[in-house]
Amino acid sequence: MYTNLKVVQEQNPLVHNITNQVVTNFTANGLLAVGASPVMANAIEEVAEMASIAGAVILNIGTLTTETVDAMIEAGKAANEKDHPVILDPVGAGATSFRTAKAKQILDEVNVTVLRGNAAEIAHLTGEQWEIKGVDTRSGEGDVTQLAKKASELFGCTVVITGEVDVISNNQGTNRVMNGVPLLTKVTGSGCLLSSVIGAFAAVNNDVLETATSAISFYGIAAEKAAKLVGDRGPGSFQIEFLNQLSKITEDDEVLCKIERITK
Ligand code: ATP
Ligand code: TZP
Ligand code: MG
Ligand code: MG
Repeated sequence: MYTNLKVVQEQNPLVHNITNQVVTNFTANGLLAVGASPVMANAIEEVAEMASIAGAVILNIGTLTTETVDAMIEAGKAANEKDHPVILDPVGAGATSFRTAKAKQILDEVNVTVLRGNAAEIAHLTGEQWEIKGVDTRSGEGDVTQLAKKASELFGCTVVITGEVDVISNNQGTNRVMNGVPLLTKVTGSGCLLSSVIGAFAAVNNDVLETATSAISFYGIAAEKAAKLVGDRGPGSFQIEFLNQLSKITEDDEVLCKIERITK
């Protein structure tokens, strides 16, 4: 588990993000904290060039426009040509038909390595109707593990569904991660940053099931440590302490990983 994080810190992969206006700064700081090297580049004129030198490309439709989605597709195709991992965060898919259509277009035209979203977003992309409000999901709608397996088969990629329990599924198997704290839901961009962190891990390790599981578990552990340190001071203090703790994970934290491996 920790070895995967160590390799990120040693190799300092360049992670190219085409992301939303809400989370850009938090994402860059979070990637720096885990030991990756972030770059945000959106212009259609440069995205292919940037994607071809980056270790991973993150496509996040949080504040999408037709133009940014065109740039995402261009970047995704350039990454595919170099066999670099592409992570898609379909923020708000299902909330509007535009978002759903654009997320599906990206899945059709780009060979996506990891699709990471909340349960409602992933459900809507598979044609199921789970309740969604803006970019937030409601919990307790159905069997998330089955949904992750189904989506992985449908889209032919690794699917990560996050929430109280995170599920990672691909044709190699399915893992569940029980780390994390509810305070994460009070920090906007905690899902978006996780998608980018998964990209950083995938940039340096081809075993996507294993490395995404490590990324998600350590992310949750950093949140648990931060929540303990800030006590009842609230989400502002938590957000800052979470960035601190993301940069302080060591080998000793491996015992805190709560991972369940489900045989297929
Ligand atoms: P949403 O918009 O539904 O909040 P999101 O894209 O922000 O979705 P989350 O599902 O909130 O993504 O996941 C972000 C991080 O928060 C993950 O590490 C996840 O494990 C953690 N998380 C979310 N909900 C909980 C919870 N109730 N308890 C513990 N950790 C949680
Ligand atoms: N609106 C558009 S994108 C965005 C909001 C609030 C950020 C969503 O971030 P996350 O990681 O899904 O909480
Ligand atoms: Mg959240
Ligand atoms: Mg999200």
